[in-house]
Amino acid sequence: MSIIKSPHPDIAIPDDVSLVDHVTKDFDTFGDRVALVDGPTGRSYTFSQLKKLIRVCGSALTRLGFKQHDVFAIYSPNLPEFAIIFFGVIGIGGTVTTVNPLYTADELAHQLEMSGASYVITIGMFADKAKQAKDKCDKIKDVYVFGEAEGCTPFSSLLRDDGSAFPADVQINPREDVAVLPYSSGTTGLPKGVMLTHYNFIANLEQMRQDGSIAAVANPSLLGLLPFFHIYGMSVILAGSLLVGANVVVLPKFDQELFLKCIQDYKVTHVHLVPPIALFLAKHPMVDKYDFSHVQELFCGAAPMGKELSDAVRNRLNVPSIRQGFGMTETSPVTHVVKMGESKPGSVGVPIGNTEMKVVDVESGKLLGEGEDGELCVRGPQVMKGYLNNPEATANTIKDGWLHTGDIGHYDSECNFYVVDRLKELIKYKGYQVPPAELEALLLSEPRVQDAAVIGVPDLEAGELPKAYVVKKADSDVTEEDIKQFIAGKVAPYKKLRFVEFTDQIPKSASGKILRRVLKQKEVERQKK
Ligand code: 4UV
Repeated sequence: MSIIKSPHPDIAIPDDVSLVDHVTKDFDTFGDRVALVDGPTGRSYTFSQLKKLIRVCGSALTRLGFKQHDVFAIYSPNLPEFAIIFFGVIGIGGTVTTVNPLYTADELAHQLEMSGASYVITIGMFADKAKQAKDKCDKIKDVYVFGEAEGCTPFSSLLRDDGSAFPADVQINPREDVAVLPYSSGTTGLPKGVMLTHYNFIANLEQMRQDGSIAAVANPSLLGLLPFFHIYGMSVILAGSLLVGANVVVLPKFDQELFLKCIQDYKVTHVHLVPPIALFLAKHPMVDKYDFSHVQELFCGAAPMGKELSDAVRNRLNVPSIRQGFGMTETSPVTHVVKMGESKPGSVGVPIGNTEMKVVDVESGKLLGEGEDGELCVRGPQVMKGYLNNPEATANTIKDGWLHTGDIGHYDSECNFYVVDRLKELIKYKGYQVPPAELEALLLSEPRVQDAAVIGVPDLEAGELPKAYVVKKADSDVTEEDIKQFIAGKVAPYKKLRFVEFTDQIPKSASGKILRRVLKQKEVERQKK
């Protein structure tokens, strides 16, 4: 029974450099190599061009009056230009908050308001939602758009600058200043702004670099399919690849044929996945038509990939390495990765460098030993500074420096960790966060609903699907379909309720907390029948 240290040796993590200076340090050496290429169109930027454009963009933002600590929201699918605005803002000491582009105008407005953003950038297709959100937020000064859209300022206007206003005197304090502010519901409640400092982000990039897989091949090329707004795509793919001089083939969405064609034609070496895409690779007949011989590694995270799925992908594609990792928005994100060269199907691996883990009893908090299931807690330089304006949620999540993940599992004799369950209420649909508290609050706003609880029910393809238990008001004629439609009109499509069941009462504890375990157990028993 003990605290488990990473089997990797500790590394020095710089705390005197800003994120952008760190990531772009070797861009001059990478020079004319392609940094980012748009998969569908082939539009590309070299490392030299990217470095210059980050500076130009930072300078243009400064001329607008955008200052250190101001917040800029990116509400966009993956595009090569995402990198320019992302590093342009952070480079001048600003904070980027990333928003799921599928969010409705209300969901976007809520995040803009909570994060205190003063600008937002989007694409033409989502411009109307962004403008509606701006109208609800006093602080938003302008809506930028990649390309053009009525009522929005083109992003290209930020690139018509000579770079001379880039602030030379901005003093970034890497351990204090927040570089990115993604949103996560954490172990409970509504989405909260996760404050990741320059140091947190750099630490995780260096911890990943130590792990070695990307830099270990001659001309690494990554697939930029996983969304850059989510910490996995943002850190591992967008920042991690550029740091080591890898090329990123950017895809704005999952289109089966384009996905396979881009891996083949751009000779992608490292493909980052979530389990539903791993399932596609394991099962879909189309996959056989494409060449995967140059792929060195398939890397899966954000939701569990069991042994069967991992074995099925391995047997079909014959890729040298298939590994799984574990991460959270709150840990910048990576805490565990299967060691390079090892095959541990079903495991999320060992703690990465400079990271400790412990497993504690959920009730007593007692330290547990090898093979015993309990809550996973992690400690390391990648653990967030805290939740924005929410000291209570921060104190409930980080205790004595240990971040409580809300995930249940155990470790084996070689310190490989296995996730077996989730203690926290979060639902994961294809790796995306669906916070039940958000859906419950909306359900309670429907006048015919008396009470409600939302849980995730297991699904082979999506991992989990949101299901609501609803208590109708007396004499109400509301139907399951009414409830589903009511919610569908208010949330991003991936948060839609897939099932609704009417019930007489929501099980609650003496203090009024929903007993989700009871509802989950009911589902498990039903599936057994
Ligand atoms: O906050 P979040 O949405 O964050 C993530 C991040 C996942 C990453 C990122 C980079 C990696 O290299 C990597 O391997 C994984 O998903 O959700 C955090 C919660 O997602 C579940 C778990 O419940 C976390 O608390 N989760 C994440 N990875 C796994 C997982 C996994 N491999 N197996 C099971 N659950």
